[in-house]
Parts: sequence; structure tokens; C-alpha cells
Amino acid sequence: MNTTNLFASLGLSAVILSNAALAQDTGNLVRPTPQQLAWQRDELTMFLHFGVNTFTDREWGDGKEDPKIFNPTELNARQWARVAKEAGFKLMILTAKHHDGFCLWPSKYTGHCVKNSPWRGGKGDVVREFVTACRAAGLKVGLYLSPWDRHEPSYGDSPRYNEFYKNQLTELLTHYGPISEVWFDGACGEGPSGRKQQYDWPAFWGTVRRLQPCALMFSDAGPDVRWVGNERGYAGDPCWATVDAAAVTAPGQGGKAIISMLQHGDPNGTVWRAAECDVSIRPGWFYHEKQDTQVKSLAHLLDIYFKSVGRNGVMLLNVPPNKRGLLSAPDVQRLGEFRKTLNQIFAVNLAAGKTVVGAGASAKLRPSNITDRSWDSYWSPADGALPAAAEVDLGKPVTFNVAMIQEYIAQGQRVEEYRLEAFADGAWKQIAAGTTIGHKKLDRFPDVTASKVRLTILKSRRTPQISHFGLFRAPAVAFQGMK
Ligand code: FUL
Repeated sequence: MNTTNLFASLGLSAVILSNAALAQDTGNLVRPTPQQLAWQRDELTMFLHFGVNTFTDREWGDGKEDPKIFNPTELNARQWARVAKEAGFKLMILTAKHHDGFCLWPSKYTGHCVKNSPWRGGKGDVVREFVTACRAAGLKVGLYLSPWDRHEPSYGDSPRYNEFYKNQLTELLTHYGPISEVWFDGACGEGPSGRKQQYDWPAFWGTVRRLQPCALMFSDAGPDVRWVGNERGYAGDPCWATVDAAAVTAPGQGGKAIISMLQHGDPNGTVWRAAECDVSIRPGWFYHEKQDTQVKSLAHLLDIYFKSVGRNGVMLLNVPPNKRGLLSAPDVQRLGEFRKTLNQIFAVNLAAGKTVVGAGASAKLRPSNITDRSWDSYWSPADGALPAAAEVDLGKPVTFNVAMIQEYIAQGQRVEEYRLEAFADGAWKQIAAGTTIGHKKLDRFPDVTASKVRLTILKSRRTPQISHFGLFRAPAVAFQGMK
């Protein structure tokens, strides 16, 4: 176990005490916590929008629903978990409460919940079944508790509703074991009194920190992971994992500058807050039968993967359970195709184990670290020596169309500009060029057949730390959704 892992396993922040890189890289470069790092390395999260809207065929309920309409007769959370697991997702987030205020668990604080539904004779708890199924499948658990509540009478009476909301958060964070992510959104309206609710974000966030110190909180204002600024699943390019904490202080603050900041992050950012790219597999977030034929194509999902995970983000894909309480056949089939194709693309890394020629800052930080199996070993060129190149000798001409580069982000995000070239027909030619790398950068390009590939780091905020480099051959479908 190296120092980083040791600290992570102790739950301490990823401060590295003894590493050869330290000598050249002390200072206050913003770094992820162990939880943020693990979250980003998990890459794929599934979102489940489920509730009264599933039965009313709506996207936003008004809170006036009769709880009796909630009756998912075949609900099987183990099916959700099995599908997610088989498709390679590591974390699942359930809408414990959406804007209609209907709670999927028997909340002590409202009657607008499962206890007044016929489902499981009013004794059911979807959150419990969800959490149990996730744990059994080895998936991490996340919960979405919408602050906007169109049912709750105290909504708009700000201090009273804030208490109510904290009570509900407390139920979710104390009854169901470890929660990895709490999902907030900034939607805010007027209550029955006609008054606009003022959310007490510091108190909400403080409640989560106190009750689940390891949980990550999502919103446009983080504080731990950030919304990417659109609901199409695309991260910006460039995409920094850092942001200026002062630029967006509470969820729901719109405006062009904020949206652009959320998409791209900020190289001078003061906090680590990597991008989570939310998108639904269907046009809507909730299940609607008429959308059974509108499940996103495999090519579209792959394009989203390349532009979220492949741009230093996490892909949060919504797959809504239907009225029976199951993930629907077309969605399950598409997720199977998605996994199969990702496996097909990334199974054979043509650069794995290949010799790399270039200058390392020390014997430990040698260039061949980028083609070894370990994520914890990385290549750092000698201090101040940019541009710096690492030349991968593929041994013989091979054909590829995808390149993967990874930075060792445990020690911060650094690279600002890079170039990739291939040696073919006796000459070097550029095949890709980019800005940020971060946890993972994926580049797609037309088929290249070459015996050598050169990665040149042109600009970097600190000494670059390149952990991995890969070359792959993707099938045509990986290019068909490219916009
Ligand atoms: C938004 C909500 O208004 C949508 O209904 C959906 O839940 C989406 C993921 O977040 O803020």
C-alpha cells in the first residue's frame, strides 16, 4: 500500500508525506479528498427517477396526488441493482422525494408518502429496498431529496420548512447506513402562502456533514461535486475539476457566466469540485410509456460517455423504473449494449506494457509508468522542461482510433495543453490535440496505423503527472453519435 492509499484507507485527506514528486511540487495545489477521488474513479452513476409522477405520467407533480396511486405491484430493487451492476455502474441515486413532496420512505413528517399507498399494504419502504439491493450488489448508495416541495404546507414559511427539510434529511441519513452521495437541486418556488421559500443551505449541508461525514454533496454549488451546467450529459472542453467557490455559493443561481464556469471549471479554482454530467436515457426523467420507443441510441450513449467520463467528468445516467416498479426492457437492452461496446472498446489496450522513451524527473518517475498497470505510478518530466514528450514504441504498426490519457489527480489537476502524434510512413503527424486531461481524457480520431505514438505535454500548471496512456480500436458505432 503506498502512502496515498494508506491515508485514504484511514479516511484522512490525500496529503502525501513522502513521495519523490513532493520535492518538486509542494505548495497549495487544490486536491480531491479520498471520497472525491474514489467517486471520480468510479466514473458511472445511475439515477433512478421514481415516484407519483411514474403513475400520473407527469414530469413535475403538484403535490396534490392521492398517495393511493402509488402501487408498483412488481417492484424489485434487486432488478435495478443487477442491471446497474452488469452495466458497470458503481453508484445508484434514487429520488427519495421529488418536487411533488411524495416520499418513497415512510416519513414521520408527512402523510404524502408510501405509508398511505396500497403498495405493500402501506408497510413498504422503497428507500430501504433500494439500499438493501445496492449493498447486496456491491453498489454505493445515493439519495436525492428535492428541497422544492409542492405538497408540504410549511413550504414558503422559510424557517419552518427548513426545519421540516432537515428532519427529512435526518431520517434518510440516520436510518439507512452509509450514504455516498446526497443530491440537491436548486428548484425553488412559492408556498401556499404565496411567499418564496428561502433555503438554509449552510444548515442543510451542515446536517449532511454531521450525520454522514463521508457523503459527497452534489449541486450547482457543490460543495463536493458540481452540476455540469446542462442536462445533456456533456462536460465542457476544457474541463477543470476545480472551481472558484465564490462564483456560485448556493444552488439555483443561473446566468451565462455561472453555466460556463460549471461546464469548464476554473484552472485557478479554490476548491476541488469535479463535474457530474446528468442525462436521462429517455426524453423525460420519469417513466412515460409513450417514451418506450425513444430510448437513446447506443451511439448517443457512447458519445455522452466520451464527452463526460472522457472529459474528466462522471456520467450520471437516469434510467427510470416503470409503473410495475421495474426497469423497462428497452432500457435494459440498451444498457447491455452500452456495456458490451465499452468492453469491446477498452478490453485491449494496444499500448499496455510497451516501452516508452523520454526523460523522467527521476528513475521512479520514468515515462514507462504510463504504460504499466498501476494507477499510482506516473511519469513526470524533469522540472521546467516543457514541452516534454513520451514516445511509446508499439513494436510494429498497429491500428487504433481512440487514445486515453490520465493524470494522477490525487495530487491535483495540472495539464493545460497536450498533443498526440503518430509515426507512420516515415513521418510524425498530429492525430489529436487537447487542453485539460484530469482523471481521464478520451480522444477519438479516424483509424491510424502507426508503430510509434508521441504524447507531448505543452503546458501545465505544475510538473505534469501522467498516470496512464492507452490506445484502442473502437467499432464504428463509437463514432456515429459524434456531433
Ligand atoms: C431537475 C429537476 O427539476 C428535474 O425534474 C430532474 O429531477 C433533474 C435531474 O433535476 O432539477
